[in-house]
Amino acid sequence: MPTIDGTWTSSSEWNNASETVQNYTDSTNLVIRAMRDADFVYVLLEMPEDFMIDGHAAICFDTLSDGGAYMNPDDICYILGETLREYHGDGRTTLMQQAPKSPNVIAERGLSGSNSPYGSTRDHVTYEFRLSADYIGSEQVSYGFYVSFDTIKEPTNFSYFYSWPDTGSPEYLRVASPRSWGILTTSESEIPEFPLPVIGALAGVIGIVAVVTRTRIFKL
Ligand SMILES: [Ca+2]
Ligand SMILES: [Ca+2]
Repeated sequence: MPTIDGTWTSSSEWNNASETVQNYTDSTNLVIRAMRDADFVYVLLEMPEDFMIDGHAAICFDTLSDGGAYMNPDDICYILGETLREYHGDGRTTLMQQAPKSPNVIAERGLSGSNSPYGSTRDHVTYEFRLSADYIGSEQVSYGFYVSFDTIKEPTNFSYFYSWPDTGSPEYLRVASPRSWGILTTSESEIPEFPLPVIGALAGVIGIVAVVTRTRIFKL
């Protein structure tokens, strides 16, 4: 399972994760990878065109998967900037409200190099998160899921904001309505003791699922 140190620790670290790629109209890209085991959900955010650690990244879970216009108390966001912070909804706005940080989450950010499949030319920004499955609903196999991040761009030094799903004009601390979040589908990555040929067939099936669900839904 991944080591939460903010970078691709090895070239195989996130090989078993799902992958979702979002291309923005200004040529910025976001790569989301996710996987889980019995205890934890792991998320990697990767910005192949961002070479400076100067912004924030947020991941949000609709832990009841009940959507809605506003962000509710079961909708939990984590923002990693210089520190890691936790936010819940207030039920009447789409603004994140800061909450005490649960010990159930850890996150780090850094620059990833050639261990990343996107890192062959230049080290770029990556964020890694690990959350206790119990805390975000271990009985769930899928969640409403939302990502936003910002970065400062030359030559203006303005902050630019992006989100997944790409719903328009994201703002810091404001989410899209949970009804328009994407879906994160989870399944156990632990493979029981199948004979080797079965594992090969299983890997083929997982590969097909990943391609089919590439834009909106990703399998863990
Ligand atoms: Ca790592
Ligand atoms: Ca909710």
